[in-house]
Amino acid sequence: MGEGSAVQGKASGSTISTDAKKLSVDAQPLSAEELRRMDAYWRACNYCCVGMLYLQANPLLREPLKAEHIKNRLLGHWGSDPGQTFTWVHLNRLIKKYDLDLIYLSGPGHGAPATLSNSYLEGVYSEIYPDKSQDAAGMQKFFKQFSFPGGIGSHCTPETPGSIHEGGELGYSLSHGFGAAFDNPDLIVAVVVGDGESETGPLATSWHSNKFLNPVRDGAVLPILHLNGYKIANPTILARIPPEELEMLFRGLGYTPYVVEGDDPAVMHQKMASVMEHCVLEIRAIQAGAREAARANPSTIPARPSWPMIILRTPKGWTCPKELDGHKLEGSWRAHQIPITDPVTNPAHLKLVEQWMRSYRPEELFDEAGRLIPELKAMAPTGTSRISGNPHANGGLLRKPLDMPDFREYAVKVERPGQIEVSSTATLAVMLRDVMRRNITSFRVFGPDETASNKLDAIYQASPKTWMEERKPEDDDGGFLSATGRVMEMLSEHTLEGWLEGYVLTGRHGFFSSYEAFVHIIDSMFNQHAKWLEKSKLELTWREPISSLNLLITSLVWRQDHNGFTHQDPGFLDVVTNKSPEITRIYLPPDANCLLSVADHCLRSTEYVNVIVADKTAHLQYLTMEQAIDHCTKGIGIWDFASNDDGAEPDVVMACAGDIPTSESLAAVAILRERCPKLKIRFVNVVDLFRLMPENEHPHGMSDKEFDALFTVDKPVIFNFHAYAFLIHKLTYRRRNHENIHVRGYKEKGNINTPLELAILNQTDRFNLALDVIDRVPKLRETAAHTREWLKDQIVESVNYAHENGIDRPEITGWKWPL
Ligand SMILES: Cc1ncc(C[n+]2csc(CCOP(=O)(O)OP(=O)(O)O)c2C)c(N)n1
Ligand SMILES: [Mg+2]
Repeated sequence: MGEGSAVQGKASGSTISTDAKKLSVDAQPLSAEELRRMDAYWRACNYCCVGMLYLQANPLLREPLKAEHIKNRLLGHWGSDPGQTFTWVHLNRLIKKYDLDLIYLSGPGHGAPATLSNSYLEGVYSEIYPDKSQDAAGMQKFFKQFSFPGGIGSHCTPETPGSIHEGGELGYSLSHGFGAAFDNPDLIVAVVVGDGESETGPLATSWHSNKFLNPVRDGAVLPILHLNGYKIANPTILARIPPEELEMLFRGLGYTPYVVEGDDPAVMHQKMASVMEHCVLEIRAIQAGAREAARANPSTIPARPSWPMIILRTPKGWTCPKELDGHKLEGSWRAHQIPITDPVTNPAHLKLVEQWMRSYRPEELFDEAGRLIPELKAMAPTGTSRISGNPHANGGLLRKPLDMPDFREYAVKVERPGQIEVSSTATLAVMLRDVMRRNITSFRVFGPDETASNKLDAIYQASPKTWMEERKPEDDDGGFLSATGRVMEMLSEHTLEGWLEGYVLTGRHGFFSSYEAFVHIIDSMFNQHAKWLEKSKLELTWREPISSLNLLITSLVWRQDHNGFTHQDPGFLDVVTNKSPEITRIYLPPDANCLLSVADHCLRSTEYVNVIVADKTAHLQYLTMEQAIDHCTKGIGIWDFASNDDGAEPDVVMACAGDIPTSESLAAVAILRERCPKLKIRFVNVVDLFRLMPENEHPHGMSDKEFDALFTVDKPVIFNFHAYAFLIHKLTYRRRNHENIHVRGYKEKGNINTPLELAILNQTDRFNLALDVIDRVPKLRETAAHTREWLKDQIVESVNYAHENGIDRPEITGWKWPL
């Protein structure tokens, strides 16, 4: 690995005491004038937030507030906003002072008004959406469209400039942030983490991302825990545990926490300015120290620094009315959404909203035309230094296509179909190794402790696994751990998926592999990313295309016979087919050459989620590389070597999708062709699952003519499918021959079985498939009675053999395509 033993000491770079309270109370970094302006800018942000929540007219309160100025339906969230705007204003100061390259992720993305108001005030919003101009008319539109039919959503949706994190589904902010920071050495990613969000599983585990961030080659993440005390209707755990425990928690997680606590804006600005500046300087010192040491001695192993983080303890809904009808409002969960819900019907409450908005003194903040006054405008950074205009948050602007090797060079030599067994994923691994070598700073591979198990370990030849923690001597014996490694492995599918999304959203490329059963853990993250992609791709021309999210699903259900029932779940494909056809792709390559062709296509593509299903164990190989390319280009096709319908109409169509189902279907065909030689069989293999859909419902869909030509209009189709059978019905229900399509798939039958026994339990095995054909082809019903009996005997004998010997019969395990 070329790393020496020199270990750099814990980098700190801190010249100020790490006693957070002392730090924040004593230091007064802002002059009176700076403080005044920062507070004014913050008031402008907060004013815009409240305006977005309430107003459809009279945006600058140039006339007394009336009911008709208020939106008829009040939707959105206030509670999170003021703490987030406060954070942003302070980040702006440091971006300007230190020329930082910085993006901002809003964990509680329901606090979008904070992000939107800042984007509007720094001018980016109007540049992208010119009708939301920086004047009274534009402000009125900007306010009205928020969380309004025909307008924008109430979270940090793709429409939000500067956002790569929607934050609607809580839990992924920190992993997205770290993903953005990897291989971006000059970037600082400020991540506001909700204290409620912190209670989610994904967020809780993502704090460990710091163990994978190398200060020499990666950027920095500055987590800001937004301890506003409440969620929707409850206090948060972290706000109520003793402060010492809170501090110890974060120290235990490897951070240096700094507390900024209070509610008096004047005091809080000084505290935040002081703490945040200290954090930024500490980040820079850590980086400078680590980078200098690496330059002086490239074999230095950088120690994991104790990165700074901020605990921002402020009242939820800070600066809104203290009480409403005798109930505490500011500093309580009641401030979470719309603090005052009935100003249209309750004049006293209307007055209260007006007083609240006027408390920000808009007349001091905006000029006659409704523009932010120049002295405040000058507070924001300019150009691409503006957080909402930072190109990292529109990653397609920075994306460069991968430098790809020729995938044909990794081909398995196939002389005759179905004679040799090879692991498809191990074949792919060699290609991925070379993709990584050619793109070492812009391509990462992610896997939850399974890269080797999934037979992708050849990748370690290009780069070992990132590991910033202690290494023991035995780790160097096949452990492939290194602080300079770029293969990402942590046993958290959530964190990995978050990293990958963050990495890809900021313009880079990645590849995720997972055991099939456990990819369900990220169902919801897939859903959210798919929604993000759909909006970005179809509606937002200003968002440049980012690389596709590539998911390899392996360790498949049909080879989880040894792990048992819990490891058998091919249902992720069902989840994927719920999402937009414009951005979803599912591939089931039947052999290694097809997998290479599919993977090459996926790695080059943009704006999709590509799901590839391929088993890791050795399987028969069928197609030469040229045939594989042809087959994968078509996505579905007749395999002539297995068919004997000779261009005529077949008696039955044997269809299949998935590597293992393909083998069983072929074995069934071999049995039938030997025992029922007059039977005309057509063999159809599906690689690209969405080819089955109608052409008007999916861009890859087939026309009815094509479908009928392949599947006939009235002959039985015995479809052996990798996953749950119903999915094939869902995709084909409108086809003319649908009533004759009989699908076999996983039926939740499994335990510790042999592979054949598992297939038998689910009737996806060769014998049951052949039985299906006999039962459904009219002319076989009478003539194939002996074969029928033989098949049934085979099933009984196979199961008995498995139960006696613990393995399948040699004629099954050693089966080859015989014709
Ligand atoms: C995973 C998930 N579960 C539940 C919700 C519903 N929800 C929206 S906001 C919220 C409370 C969030 O509290 P916190 O993170 O503290 O944010 P803030 O106080 O800044 O509003 C909840 C539970 C969600 N958005 N995501
Ligand atoms: Mg909260």
